Amino acid sequence: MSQRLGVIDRYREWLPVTERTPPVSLLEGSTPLLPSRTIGAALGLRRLYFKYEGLNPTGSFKDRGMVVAVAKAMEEGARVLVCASTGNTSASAAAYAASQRLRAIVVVPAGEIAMNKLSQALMYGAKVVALRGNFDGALAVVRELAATYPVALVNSVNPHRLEGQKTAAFEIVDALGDAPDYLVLPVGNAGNITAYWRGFKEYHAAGRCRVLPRMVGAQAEGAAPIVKGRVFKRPRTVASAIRIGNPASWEGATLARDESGGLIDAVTDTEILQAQIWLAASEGLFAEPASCAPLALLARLAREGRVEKDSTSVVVLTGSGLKDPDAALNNVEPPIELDGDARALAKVLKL
Ligand code: AN7
Repeated sequence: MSQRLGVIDRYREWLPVTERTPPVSLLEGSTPLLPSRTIGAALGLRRLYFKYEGLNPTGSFKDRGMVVAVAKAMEEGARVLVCASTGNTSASAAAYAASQRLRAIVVVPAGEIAMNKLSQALMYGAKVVALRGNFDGALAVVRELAATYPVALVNSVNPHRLEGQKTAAFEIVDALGDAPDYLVLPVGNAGNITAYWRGFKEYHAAGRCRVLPRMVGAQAEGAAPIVKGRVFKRPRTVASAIRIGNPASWEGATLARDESGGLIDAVTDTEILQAQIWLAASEGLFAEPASCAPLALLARLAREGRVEKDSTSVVVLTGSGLKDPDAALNNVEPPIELDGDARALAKVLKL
């Protein structure tokens, strides 16, 4: 059996690491690329894959960038990490800090993040500050903090984060033998779409793939700054991970969209939740609401005949459904409560 590697060891020559970079790893990355069994056929798409990033160590794609950011921060002598987060970045920062015995300070918008993400940050031992206001305000505060005090900022404005995250594009090419025609993913702070595009371009320049994918980004209608071309002062959506009104990597996202001939569009919360339950119940893949925005968008594009039948599409499922079960549970039947024996059970089940 081949040895499992973390992101830094697997893609060392593509990353800004040296002999002095500490060997940080929670064995992140190397996530499954699953062929669709149902949804692709229903949409008339011959080749649809899901990149299931929920299987990273803390349950989201953030671990890919965090491992590099933490290793580089340590190399530079940092002992304290800080980030603002809609939840997943804070879970990831807290976990890597714990694994390296660093301090982590995470600033989250009060009352706006999913409970399970908060529980991760707390369990991993981070100092958690719930700041009144939204994510954009929290990010502004930690940027200012890091400019003045000796703390390493590990949000995606830290370039090492995007370096680590681009490895997901490498994995997709390594698995498929080429890049897909469409790479579909959620857009919040817009670091990930920027990182994927960089990864595909680097592999392309090195002759590792012939195709360069069209980058298709999904925002939520109530938090769609890039789609509408304006800051959203009060971003609103059920998908709390992408409840962001002023993305830090705005330009990276529009560049990825325009250079690749792709698009960034918005989907409604209803479309997101429908896509979430469709994905879970028909493919066996439970992804958090933000991760289902791209599936909702792809479904719409396919129904409008805007995706060629014979093309290859990859939908990135950025975070596990276990991160935010509350958002999903309104859309399924509650369990049947029963007092009784096998006969009573058979009766309610109409067996
Ligand atoms: C599951 O954790 O911004 O466009 O602070 O958690 O790179 O921001 C999370 C973002 C998509 C959007 N899917 O990615 C944070 C945070 C999930 C996410 C995104 C996030 P970017």
